[in-house]
Amino acid sequence: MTTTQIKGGTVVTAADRFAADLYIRDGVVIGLGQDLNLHADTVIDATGCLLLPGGVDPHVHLDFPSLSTTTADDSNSGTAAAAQGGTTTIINFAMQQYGEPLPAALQRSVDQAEGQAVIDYGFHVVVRDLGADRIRGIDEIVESGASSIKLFMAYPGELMVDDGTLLIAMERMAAAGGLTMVHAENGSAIDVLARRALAQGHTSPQWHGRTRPTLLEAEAVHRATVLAELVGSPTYFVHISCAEAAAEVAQAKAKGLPIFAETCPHYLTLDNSVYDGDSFEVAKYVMTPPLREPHHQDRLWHSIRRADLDVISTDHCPFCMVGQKDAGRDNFLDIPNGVGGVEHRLLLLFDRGVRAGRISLERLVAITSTNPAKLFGLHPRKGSLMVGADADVVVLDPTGRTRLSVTSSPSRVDYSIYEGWTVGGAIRYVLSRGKVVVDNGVVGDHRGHGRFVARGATATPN
Ligand code: DUC
Ligand code: ZN
Ligand code: ZN
Ligand code: ZN
Repeated sequence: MTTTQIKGGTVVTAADRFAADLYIRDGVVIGLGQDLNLHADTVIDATGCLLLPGGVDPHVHLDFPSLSTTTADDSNSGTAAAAQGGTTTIINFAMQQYGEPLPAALQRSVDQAEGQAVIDYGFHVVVRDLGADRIRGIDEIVESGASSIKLFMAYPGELMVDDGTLLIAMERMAAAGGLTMVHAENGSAIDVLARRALAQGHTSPQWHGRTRPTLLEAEAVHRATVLAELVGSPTYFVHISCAEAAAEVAQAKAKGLPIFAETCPHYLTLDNSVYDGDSFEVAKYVMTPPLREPHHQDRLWHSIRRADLDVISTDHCPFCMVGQKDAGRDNFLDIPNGVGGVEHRLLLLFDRGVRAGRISLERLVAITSTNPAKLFGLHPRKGSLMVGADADVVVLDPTGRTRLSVTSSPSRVDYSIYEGWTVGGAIRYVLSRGKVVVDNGVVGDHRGHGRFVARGATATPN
């Protein structure tokens, strides 16, 4: 039974901040306050630093199949990268094969991750089809602690479900007490635009963005919101990228519906000017939804402040330029969609959000830790630093500076969309259930420390 004291820091929660020492025993927070005079075997000096509850990133793809390949990161490299960036819990995806019972899909992913992860993890099940027997599986996966599913309204023939399947899944998930996540884009309409572009000889990666307009994102958010309202389903929209879709979410919330949504750091910090020019380098930025015109960023920040957007996840879905993205040199539809970045969320948002005066420190904690923990049934064990919570802690030095680069990341992807950026703030220590997994900014080899976390019911975020 070793005890650790983190001394001299300022604790930040989703609601306030205060000077306090933090005491940890057996991986759990046992004391929080000043002059507690508890015994400690190890002392970590956090003078001048902020103590944040470990990040919860509810949208990360590891060991994830796409087109004819699999993400560059697995449960080991991806969670090591997450830890380096101050994330102590990720929720990955378990992909249902067509015709497969949902519990079998979940078990396959649980088995694959066993003994690999550095930090704690859970799974959402990606639902691709729902025969009568598969519907029954929804109750079972929720009982097993995978209390969320994801449905795609895009990628016809690969992942897309029709509106009827969406409706049934939402209804069943609501009855089981779980949360339905939706990738909202009108996949059929996008398919027409993309095939038309190809037929006209437009094969380069620029056309990925040009054939996925904001209106088709907003339309899908609206349509899914109507279905969710009809069956009373708590629904979470992933990767909201534009003003029109954010407006749909705001409208649904104003109606009092249990609609929740996230955006991602890339939509807040990059815009579609990166798609200019003819170079295949543009494939680095082939993510879905694509990057938008600059004016959308202001609306997304506004929505974050107003709590119309609840979470910022990374949608870490990395594919190498060499050997993966380059499969699409002659056809942009063959470029696997996604970018890395699980390791950069906290510092990017600290710099571009807090330091730039766009959001408060407390809001930063809410959208990167407390809210995702609540929505995905992990709170208060995760997403808080209260006594009894898991000792998942980030020690952030607000006066430090960090250069973001793929070369210093445990991620196995071969490039970063943030390469060479310097941000204010530095992550000194990260503790996962009391274990120091990042020491003086360096992530150690802690393969197998991370455990599967069974998640419960959705709670309403801040
Ligand atoms: N959607 C995701 O959520 N991640 C990667 C690609 C995609 O389309
Ligand atoms: Zn998606
Ligand atoms: Zn609408
Ligand atoms: Zn994703």
